[in-house]
Amino acid sequence: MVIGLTLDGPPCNRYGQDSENLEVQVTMERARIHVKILDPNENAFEVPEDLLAPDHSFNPKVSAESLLEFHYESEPFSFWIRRKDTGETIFDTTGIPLIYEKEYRELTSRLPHDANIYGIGEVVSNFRRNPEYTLQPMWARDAADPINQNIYGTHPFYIELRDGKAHGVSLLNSFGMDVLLENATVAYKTLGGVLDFSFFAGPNSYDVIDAYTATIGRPFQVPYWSLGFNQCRYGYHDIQIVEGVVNSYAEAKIPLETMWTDIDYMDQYRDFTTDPVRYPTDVMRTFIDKLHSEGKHYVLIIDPAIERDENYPAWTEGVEQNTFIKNPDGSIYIGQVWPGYTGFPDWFNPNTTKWWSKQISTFHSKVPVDGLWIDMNEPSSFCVGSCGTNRTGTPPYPWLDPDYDLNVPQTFPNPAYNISNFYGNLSVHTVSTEATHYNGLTEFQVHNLFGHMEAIATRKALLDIAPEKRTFVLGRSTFPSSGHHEAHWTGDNASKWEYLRYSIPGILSFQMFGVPLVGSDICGFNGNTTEELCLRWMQLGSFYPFSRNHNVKGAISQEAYRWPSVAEASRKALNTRYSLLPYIYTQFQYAHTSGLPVWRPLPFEFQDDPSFLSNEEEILLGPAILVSPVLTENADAVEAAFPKGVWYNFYNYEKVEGGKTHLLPAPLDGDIPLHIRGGHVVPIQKPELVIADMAHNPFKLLVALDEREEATGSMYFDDGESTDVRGYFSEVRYTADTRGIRYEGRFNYYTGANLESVVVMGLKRKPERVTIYGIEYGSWTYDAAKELLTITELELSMDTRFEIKF
Ligand SMILES: *[C@@H]1O[C@H](CO)[C@@H](O)[C@H](O)[C@H]1NC(C)=O
Ligand SMILES: *[C@@H]1O[C@H](CO)[C@@H](O)[C@H](O)[C@H]1NC(C)=O
Ligand SMILES: *[C@@H]1O[C@H](CO)[C@@H](O)[C@H](O)[C@H]1NC(C)=O
Ligand SMILES: *[C@@H]1O[C@H](CO)[C@@H](O)[C@H](O)[C@H]1NC(C)=O
Ligand SMILES: *[C@@H]1O[C@H](CO)[C@@H](O)[C@H](O)[C@H]1NC(C)=O
Ligand SMILES: *[C@@H]1O[C@H](CO)[C@@H](O)[C@H](O)[C@H]1NC(C)=O
Ligand SMILES: CC(=O)N[C@H]1CO[C@H](CO)[C@@H](O)[C@@H]1O
Repeated sequence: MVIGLTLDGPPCNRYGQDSENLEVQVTMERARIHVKILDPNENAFEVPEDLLAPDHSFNPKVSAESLLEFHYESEPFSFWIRRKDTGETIFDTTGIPLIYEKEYRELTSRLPHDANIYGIGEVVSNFRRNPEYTLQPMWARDAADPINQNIYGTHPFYIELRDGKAHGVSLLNSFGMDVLLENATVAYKTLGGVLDFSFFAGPNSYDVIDAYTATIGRPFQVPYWSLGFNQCRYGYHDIQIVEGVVNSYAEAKIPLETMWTDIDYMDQYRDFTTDPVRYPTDVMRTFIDKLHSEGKHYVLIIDPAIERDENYPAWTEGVEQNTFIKNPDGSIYIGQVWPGYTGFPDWFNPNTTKWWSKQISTFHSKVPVDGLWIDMNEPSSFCVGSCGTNRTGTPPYPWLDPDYDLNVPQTFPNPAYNISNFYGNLSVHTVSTEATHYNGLTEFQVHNLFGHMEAIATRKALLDIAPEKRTFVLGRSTFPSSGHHEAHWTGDNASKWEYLRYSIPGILSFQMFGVPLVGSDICGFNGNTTEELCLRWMQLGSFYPFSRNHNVKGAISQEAYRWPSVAEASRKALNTRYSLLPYIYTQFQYAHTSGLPVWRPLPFEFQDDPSFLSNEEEILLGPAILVSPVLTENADAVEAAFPKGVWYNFYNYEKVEGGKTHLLPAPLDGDIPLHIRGGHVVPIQKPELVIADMAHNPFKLLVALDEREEATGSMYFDDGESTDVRGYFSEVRYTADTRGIRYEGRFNYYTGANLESVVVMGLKRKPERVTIYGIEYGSWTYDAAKELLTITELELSMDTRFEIKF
């Protein structure tokens, strides 16, 4: 349906010339209503289709058309979206004027009072956004995790829960914008582009995320090794120190899968180089070979900015191939990042991806890293706009030299409406809005796409090197669809208790944005951590989807082995994580195929229960493991709300009644409280210090029966690294009840692992006998007080179906 609109009355020209005519295009597409409002006489920049990766095979259980209705009124224009089943209006612009001007577009919908809105990021804030007042600017910004401001990424997407039903609203638009929740409305104010809205019906939160990620792109399929523990820091002076850290982890018997190095390794902070003295290439190569021989991995940082230097191939080849962002006069735009004066890749030029790929593959042939970490890609630059095209020499860092003049006289064509970018001027600490890209695009239009486009190019470069291998890219500035290419961390947080708490909403919101492999810097990035904070952070961080300890140069060391208490807590928590890896990997597979979150927000998982609408102190890891971390200092217990149903202590299998709050002991030398949800079967595997050593290790099944004495579970496995597993994968299902356990499904990947034991929790009567393949089996015990059946000394292959009866 196309609705033609003409300007209602005389123009108000609030922030520029009003459009005379608009077109509203409404389409029903599988699981969304797609509403695009545009000026047909204007050639507004739209997010190019090839920056998204829609899942064309997506076939929703229920189409949007059968759940939602689009209604409108033409004079004055307004539209509203209704749920067919309940008649509830979920989006409603009636009575609030639509404004469409040259550099300003505003659309507002009514919301219920005290609406339950989640998302709209990237931000450090609560998971449930404050409906009284939330002002969220979208302008990619390098800022060290200030609270309730705009930071690195752009995600104008929210899920609303209303009377137990979820729906989602996304705006696809790369321009700077403000999203404002106030007085029972949500307002979008953008500096241009097209008002490209999608409405997702739910009514289950995960159906919303499924449909949203089908539209923007599914999360990439993770390499199994990326689920291990990661150690990094800024300030590892030389490769010997890095080796020392790896050795210390091994001596402390704390799992370490992947070692990282920050910009310290570079020669004068230049990408694709290594410092000849502190990080000589041949020594690095030997180090990496050794890591690989031990089943470990290595990841290095790169930044997008390339130093302007006639003797630096990344620069000279980029100049030759025209790969840098320009000034309006056609000269190369110059900013400042770690190496000094730099150019910035123009990802819109078709030459740039090839040039980037070549730099990476040349470097990789000398330093064969397993993945790349792309930082500073808002893009960050230390001047206000251009540093001056012809400025020479090596500039100081502005914060070290108060006399250094950041401001070079230049014009900034500022829009009449100021979005609430917390740096004020849009060109502060980034590339000037008037810098130009290929095809005459300006930074003003495409600023928010820079990090996303770097992720696409970087992943492609890794695939050019090894097309058969899954890639690992960790990125800072993201946009809708970034999760198709990369993982994310929540940036430069501080070593403070409040940031331990904020890590949870940060990670939960990225589950909604289709970036499930996400974590926060464990023990905190900026400032000095403390023993107790680091211990609690290692306990929770061991269950982050992406688990990495990282901190800043100059702060005290905070590797997990630095304090005996933290080392012990880390061993316990990481061993538990590793034992759960087959289960966690399965959750990542579901995320890849249907967007299903790996960390499940309690407000979403229990969306019928209003008491969980604001719970962001606990998380469900997958469907079955409730994590209840300590988030405060000097605590030795956690008050944890349990959703309805039966729950069991993960460590001693004791039953915990759901639907109430329990005070759980959590001494510093104990385990982080974890509970298994009744109704679920969780496979665990004997852990090791590196994942590769676990491959054939025995499994144990934790069978947690619900009130009806039933439980189910599933597991996916494959080789964990191939881009195309060619059908060599297994997908199996567990079903358990009072009569036994069945394990069946598709077996097409050989693990060589056995099932060794089974624990059935909540079995109310003692079995008369246990049989396997009809033969009576003797190694079992039953504890009537704990309602626990334990079967041991099994040797059942995990690579074929089996049935245990009792
Ligand atoms: C919200 O209400 C307050 C108080 O009535 C008013 O000052 C403010 O302008 C309103 N904001 C919006 C966006 O309408
Ligand atoms: C790509 O690079 C070549 C030189 O290698 C240059 O001739 C050509 O103009 C560049 N293309 C674009 C689109 O900038
Ligand atoms: C930079 O130097 C070149 C060559 O001297 C000159 O043509 C150009 O105008 C200068 N650009 C600026 C912005 O000063
Ligand atoms: C935008 O910000 C600039 C500089 O801070 C200021 O001069 C201008 O008045 C602001 N415009 C509006 C509409 O608030
Ligand atoms: C932005 O910064 C530039 C350079 O400092 C200055 O000339 C300009 O007035 C600023 N614009 C606004 C709107 O603050
Ligand atoms: C961190 O601790 C070190 C060593 O005690 C000290 O030199 C440094 O100033 C501290 N940093 C902060 C931000 O407190
Ligand atoms: C709220 C808060 O403490 N934010 C801090 C995050 O870390 C940066 C860098 O240390 C600080 O500048 C912020 O104040």
